[in-house]
Amino acid sequence: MYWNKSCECMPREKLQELQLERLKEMVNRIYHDVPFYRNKFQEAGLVPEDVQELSDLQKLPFTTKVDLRDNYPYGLFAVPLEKIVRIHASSGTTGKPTVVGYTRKDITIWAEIMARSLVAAGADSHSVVQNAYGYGLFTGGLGVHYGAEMLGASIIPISGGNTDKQIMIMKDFGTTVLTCTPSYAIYLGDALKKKGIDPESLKLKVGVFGAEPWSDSMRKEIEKKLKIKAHDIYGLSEIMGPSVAIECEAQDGLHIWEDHFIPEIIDPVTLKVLPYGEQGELVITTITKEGIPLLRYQTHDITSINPEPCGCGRTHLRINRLQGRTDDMLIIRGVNVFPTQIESVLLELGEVEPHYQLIVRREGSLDTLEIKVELSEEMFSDKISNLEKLEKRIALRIHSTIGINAKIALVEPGSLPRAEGGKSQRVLDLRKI
Ligand code: DLL
Repeated sequence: MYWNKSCECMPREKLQELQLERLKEMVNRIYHDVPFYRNKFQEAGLVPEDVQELSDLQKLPFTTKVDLRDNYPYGLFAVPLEKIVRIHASSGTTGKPTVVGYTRKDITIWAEIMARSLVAAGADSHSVVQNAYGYGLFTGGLGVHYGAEMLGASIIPISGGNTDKQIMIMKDFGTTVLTCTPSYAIYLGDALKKKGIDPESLKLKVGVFGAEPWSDSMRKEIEKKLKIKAHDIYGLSEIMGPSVAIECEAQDGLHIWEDHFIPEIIDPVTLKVLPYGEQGELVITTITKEGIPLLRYQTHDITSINPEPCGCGRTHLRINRLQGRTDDMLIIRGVNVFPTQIESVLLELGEVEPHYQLIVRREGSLDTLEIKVELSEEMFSDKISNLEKLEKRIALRIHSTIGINAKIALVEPGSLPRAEGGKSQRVLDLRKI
């Protein structure tokens, strides 16, 4: 079994010694190799030698998604491109994505912590893993893939969608572990039922679900529909991808792999570090990453840290189930969407007003996105056929920018609700999860 006990069950004191050693080394590296960080340190009057204890981390500057955007695409890389063997990307706040690069060592570490995560969720080398996370720039597909291979499991790289085929494969190939977003897991459960397939007749035992927020009641529903144990997995491209943190058999919080990441919880307004147990924004420092090491990266994800020892024997801290975000990022069908991305598309088109409203619904188990857009006065009196063409054009552009099919509804100028100060109410999230 792929359980790195010496790492995962390391006494906390030793783990902290290891973290400090790695943190010092990382700070040295970014100071010397990334001008962005050197400038930040100099502005704050800091040098790498100021880090003598783990608590010194609190003195160091944060990194944000805006910093990644300002240094697009490779400005925060700490190694020359020659050393980068893989590039992934996720949504940025504008039309440009957030780009991350991995060295060979980064890819090996990622695979290792992914393998550990799968084991923590109950997989082993006998498992048949059906990986329905999307393969591509998104980290879900390839991230899980290499971890399952390292574990020695049999990975089925089916990627997302194509539900009939998913079900056929699940049945015929004897899938034991399903990896996908929780909303797709529900969808698959419903599809099985429609086809009259009893989940008990399948070999499926475990699900590893993440990439979007989900609740405990959704877990219960998935477990009932698929007759499996459903584990929560957390991650983000900027830090690594899936496997930053995983729920073990206790299903009570997600162990964050502290030999590679240092978590902190901050008050999102004052940016002060909060004590264990208090809810706030999760901040992560990568201490082994070479390609794009990040210092105190503000994830915008809301959670708290549980320092209690866990029954499974792992000593790594647990973060509690993610409670939402501090910014306006939406996750629609597992895809990260910022309202500002949609705004950029509308502004580029120029035929509509920059007044819009995003309405997100969950129909059955799938998310839908409707975009109401105000027409300009001139366009409003145009022929219906022209307006239909415009709707199609917008839908196409939105699809090519964020990869989601949105229903476009053109509305009268001035008809969308304005809040005080004339600011439109941009997002209506009607999903109940
Ligand atoms: O979603 C990586 C991933 C893939 C995680 C597969 C788990 C499984 P991004 O596309 O960069 O990376 O999106 C990261 O998704 O900041 C959270 O807001 C959200 N998120 C990820 N996992 C969870 C989870 C991948 N388990 C963003 N619960 C993060 C709630 C999650 N939100």
